[in-house]
Amino acid sequence: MQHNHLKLTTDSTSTLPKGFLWGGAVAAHQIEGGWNKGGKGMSTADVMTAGAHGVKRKITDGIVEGEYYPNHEAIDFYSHFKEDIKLFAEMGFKCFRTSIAWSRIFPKGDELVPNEEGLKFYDELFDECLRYGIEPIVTLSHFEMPYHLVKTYGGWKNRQLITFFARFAEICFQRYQHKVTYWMTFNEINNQSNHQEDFGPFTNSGIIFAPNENREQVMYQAAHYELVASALCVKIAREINPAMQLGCMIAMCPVYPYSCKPDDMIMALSAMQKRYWFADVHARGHYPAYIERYFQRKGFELDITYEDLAILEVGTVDYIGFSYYMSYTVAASENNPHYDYNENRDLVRNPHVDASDWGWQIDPKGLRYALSWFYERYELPLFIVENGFGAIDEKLPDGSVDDSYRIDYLKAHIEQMKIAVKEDGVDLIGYTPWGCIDLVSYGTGEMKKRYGFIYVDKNNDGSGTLERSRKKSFEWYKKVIASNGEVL
Ligand code: BGP
Repeated sequence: MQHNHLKLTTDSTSTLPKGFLWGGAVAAHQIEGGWNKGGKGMSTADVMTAGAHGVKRKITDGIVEGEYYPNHEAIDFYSHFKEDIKLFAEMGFKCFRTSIAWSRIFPKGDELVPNEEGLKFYDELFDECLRYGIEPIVTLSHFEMPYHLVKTYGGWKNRQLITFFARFAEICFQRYQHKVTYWMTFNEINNQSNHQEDFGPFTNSGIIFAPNENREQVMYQAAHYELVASALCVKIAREINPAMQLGCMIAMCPVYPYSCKPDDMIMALSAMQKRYWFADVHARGHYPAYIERYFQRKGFELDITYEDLAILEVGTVDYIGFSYYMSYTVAASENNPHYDYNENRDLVRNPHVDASDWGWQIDPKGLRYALSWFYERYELPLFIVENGFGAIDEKLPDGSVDDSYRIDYLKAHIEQMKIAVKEDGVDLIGYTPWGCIDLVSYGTGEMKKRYGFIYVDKNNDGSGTLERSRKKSFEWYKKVIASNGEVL
């Protein structure tokens, strides 16, 4: 199952290259369930309650009686994966992106010996994919880690996490090197840049802020350790098997200036820097000057050693994986001489685009912009590993779901993706829409924010039969894949 992206050629009958990786994406904790099965330890995702529309999820100290934890069962992919992969195969998937739950492999995170039952689960899962010619695409850290690492070490605040994570990654590379070619280290690593919130830093880095802590400094420190760990993973993977391709995973929301006022333009530039310096380090192997100057100006004291810098230099990624859901717009704030971007303060509504029920701005052209921006900047292959439309789907009495709005959303984005390939010459290796099967929403913990081509009978309160059924988008996506994106 080797896939050499550098040799992809354009098929004269389609805009997208032959061998283009069509598929779907999920994350372990949002689908698997089986939270305490097969020797799995407690993960940070297991201590997150459900929120609701506009209500944030809560992080509890361990499992608290009387609270509902939607990730404990999720959609029970742990027991249903054969049935689900069969449905993916029916749609013609060429690949399937999921993550490995760290706490299945190392239940506490700091052990020396991995949990064989956990390793076997992913062996079976990947083998099942490969039986249908579906290539597994794996994220090592997708918004969860063993909870023990948070309680005992403070999560990624602690340098020791680099050693634990590298051990986990090495075991995975050794074990699955012949089954998995494309890997990603940290899902949406830049999502934690919004340090004013508790949720992003907790899910990305296992950080619980202490009172009066300099949150921003703590976030940058954790991000640094993660970037070093990521670069170390690249190095380790290359030593084990150079055929493996290691990518980063960036949450891409291109930031537009609200107006052509120069101050708005500079604010948009500042926002792009604060959100995407992570990608610069991953792809170029060093900190960009603008972020070094920012650290100095803020007086941050960060633990960054010469050894770290040397690892960053050698561990640059092979490709850029990114999610794209929406674009952002910023307006310059008054009394902000440095145009320091603050997500809670400076984002404004773009009057030229619509938004989903959750306020996510729908902007297909922003995807073309994102693709071009990344490609010009890094000249690396790109992989759209998340894109999709979260909506409340209605199941009709005959069992069908007419999710034409989802088809419209995806269609418009695929059109722009094709323009980016055809007219801007970007090297794009694949497209995996998010939540190809309904799953637990990361942001709200709800089931009713659905993304799937496959409907799962499960409700916000945990009730439901878990039965799977095909939505209208299922048949549509099947045709898209069969025509390599020509029939939309
Ligand atoms: C991304 C995450 C996913 C995911 C998706 C949709 O940020 O990588 O894990 O869930 O967004 O977000 P939500 O579930 O909040 O709609």
